[in-house]
Order: sequence, then structure tokens, then C-alpha cells
Amino acid sequence: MARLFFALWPDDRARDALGARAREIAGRCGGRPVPAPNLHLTLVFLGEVDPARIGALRRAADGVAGRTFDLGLDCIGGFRRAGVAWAGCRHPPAQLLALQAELDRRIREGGFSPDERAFAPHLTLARRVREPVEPEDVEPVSWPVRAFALVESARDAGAYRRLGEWLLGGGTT
Ligand code: 2AM
Repeated sequence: MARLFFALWPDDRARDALGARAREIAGRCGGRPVPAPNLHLTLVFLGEVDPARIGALRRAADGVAGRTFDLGLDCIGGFRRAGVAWAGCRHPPAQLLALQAELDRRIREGGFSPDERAFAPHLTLARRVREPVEPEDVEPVSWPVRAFALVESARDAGAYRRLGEWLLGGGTT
């Protein structure tokens, strides 16, 4: 089985800024910073999928008609029970919500059963955080979202493997 999810990856500049923020918050709250190359914002989490079904998952993603948009992460917060600190947006852009909803819908139509929980857009900065992370507005870190990716989480290696990437329309990629 493959542990799969769809996500957005920050561009190089945003990744560096978020990496610095991850180290800062982990130091402050007693957690482990997510390594900068692993920083991402999950759109749809599938969990364990039979590799034979990855083709059907790709076809579901092929039909998504999103537009490029700027995503600015302008606040931090935490999920206390999960022990994570994250970067989020006070007002998630409509394009982000539309992209997530369409991807989720097509995946379900393809016969998959992704995570049922309501979409709470966040980019995890640190895990195993010991101190509660108070919600706070911060200097925004933004990047132009031009694509979304299908990713396999290789648990043993603690790394992610990108299986595919889909460009959004309307951009200059
Ligand atoms: P997290 O950062 O809040 O842990 C890979 O695990 C990605 O999928 C992470 O971004 C993780 O979010 C997200 N995810 C969403 N639902 C999940 C679940 N039920 N179990 C594990 N990861 C989940």
C-alpha cells in the first residue's frame, strides 16, 4: 500500500522563509521543525491506497480546472492534541477553497474515500510541540500557486516522493 496525499508546495523563496519560521517556532515551543524541503499544505489526504489504483487517482486529478492564485500565510497557530504548530491564512482565498473542493469531489467520484474532516488549510511547521502555540498574526509569506502535487509519504525514510504534478491554468508557467 502507498500512503498518499495531494498538496501544495511553496516555491523556493517561501520555503526558505517558512523554514526559518519553523525553526524559530520549534525553538520557542519545544518541538521538531519540519525540514524545509518537506513543508507543504495538504489539500486532500487519502491514506493507504493500493498502488494499482494510482492511475485512477491521476485521472481524477486530470479533470481539475483550477486557476493560479497567490497564497499568503499570515498567521500561526497550533493543534494542541496533535502537538503541531502551523502556518495558516486568516482568510483562505476562494481559489484555494474551490481547488480543494473540486479535487476532493473528483477523488470521491473516482471511488476513493479521503479524510472526511472539513478542510482546515494549514502548513505544519513543527511537530511534537510541547508548549501550546498561541494564535498570532505574522508577516505574510506568499507564493504564487501554479500547481498541485500527488505525493507518497514514505514513513520509514521520513521523506516524501512526488508522484505527479498538475499545473493550474491562467499562469505563466
Ligand atoms: P498534518 O501536517 O496536520 O499532520 C501527510 O501526512 C500530510 O497529510 C500532512 O500534511 C498531514 O497533516 C496530512 N493529513 C491530513 N489528514 C491526515 C491524517 N488523518 N493522518 C495523517 N496525515 C494527515
